[in-house]
Amino acid sequence: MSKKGKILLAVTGWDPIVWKRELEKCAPDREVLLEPEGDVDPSIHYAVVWKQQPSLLSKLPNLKAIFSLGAGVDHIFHDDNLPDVPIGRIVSPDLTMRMSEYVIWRVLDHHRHGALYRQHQTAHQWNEIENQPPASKVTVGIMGMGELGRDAAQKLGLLGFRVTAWSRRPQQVDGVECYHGAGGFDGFLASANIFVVLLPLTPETRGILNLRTFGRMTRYDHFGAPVVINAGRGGLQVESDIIQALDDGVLSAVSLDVFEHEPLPENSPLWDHPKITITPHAAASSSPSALVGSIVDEMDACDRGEQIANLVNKSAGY
Ligand code: NDP
Ligand code: OXD
Repeated sequence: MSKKGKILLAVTGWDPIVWKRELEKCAPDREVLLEPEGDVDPSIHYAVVWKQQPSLLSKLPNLKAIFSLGAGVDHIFHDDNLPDVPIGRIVSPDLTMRMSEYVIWRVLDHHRHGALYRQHQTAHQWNEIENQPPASKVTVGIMGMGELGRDAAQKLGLLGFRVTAWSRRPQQVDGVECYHGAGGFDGFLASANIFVVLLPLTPETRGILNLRTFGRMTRYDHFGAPVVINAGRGGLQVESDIIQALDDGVLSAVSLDVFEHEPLPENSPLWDHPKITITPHAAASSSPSALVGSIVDEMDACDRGEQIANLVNKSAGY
C-alpha cells in the first residue's frame, strides 16, 4: 500500500503511546512519528498535538495542518513560532456528553446542597435543609455558548432550570435567554444564580473570572450568593480573587476543574478551601478510541483539498 503523508504526534502531559497506537490503527497507510524522531522530517504532513514544545512545528517544511487532541487550542498558541497552516480541534459527541455530565453533576450538587449534606452525614446529623427551591426557580448562566455550552444548556433546560447564556457574537437558542459581547455582559451577570464557564482561553478571556466580574453577579436569592463552576481553562480565573470572593460572601461556592498551573501545586490554598470543589482537569477527558478516527478523516479531507470541518479561527484564538 502506498504511504500517505506522515503524522508527527507531539504530546506533553498525557501518555503518547495510546494515541500513537490508535492513530496507527485508524491510519494504517500513514507513518506516525513521535518527537524527536520526526521533528525535522520533511515528509510529515500533519501534526497531532497536545501542548507541543514551542518552535517544534516551525521545523516541518511541508506541514499541511495541525490537529489539537482537545477542544481547546490555547495550548497550541503558546508557541509564538507557529507555521501558517490550518488548525483543527475536537468537536465530538463523546467529549460533549462527558462535559454535560460534569456540568449537570456540579449544578445539581450545588443546587441540592451536596456539600452541606455530606458535612451533616459526617456529623451523623439528620437535618433537612429547608431552602430547597425547585430547578424552575434557579437560573444557570452559561458563559461560552459553543459546542459544549449549547449541549449543557439543552440538558439543564430538560431538568427544568432556566438557562441564560453569553457568547462573543449574537446567538438565538430556543428556551435560552442569550446575551453577547461586552455590551451584554452586565445583563448576563445579573441574570443567573449558578454560572457555568465553558469559555476558551484567549487574550480577550484571560482573567475574566475576577473580583470585578463576581461583584456584578447580583442574584443572591437562592444560595445567599452566586455559584461559579469553571470547566473552561484555568487562565480564565484569578485564583486569589476566587478565594477573596468566597471569604467575603460575594460567591457562595465554586467548582473548579481547571487551574492556572496544572497539576494544581500541592501548597495551593484552593485545595483546603471549604467552599471549593476540585477535580483534576477531568470534566471531559479526550478518549483516543472516540476521537482519533475523526482526526484521520480530517487529514484525508485535507489531502483531497477540502477544508477542515472543525477549523480554528486563528484571529479569534479558538
Ligand atoms: P467553542 O469554540 O465551540 O465555543 C466557545 C464559546 O465561547 C462560543 O460561544 C464563543 O462565542 C464563546 N466566546 C469565545 N470568546 C468569547 C469572548 N471574548 N466573549 C464571550 N464569549 C466568547 O468551544 P467548545 O464549546 O468546544 O469548548 C469550550 C472550551 O472548553 C474549550 O476551549 C476548552 O478550553 C474547554 N474544555 C475543557 C475541558 C475539560 O475537561 N475541562 C474539555 C473540553 C474543553 P461565539 O459563539 O460567539 O463564537
Ligand atoms: C480539551 C480539554 O480542551 O480536555 O479538550 O481540556
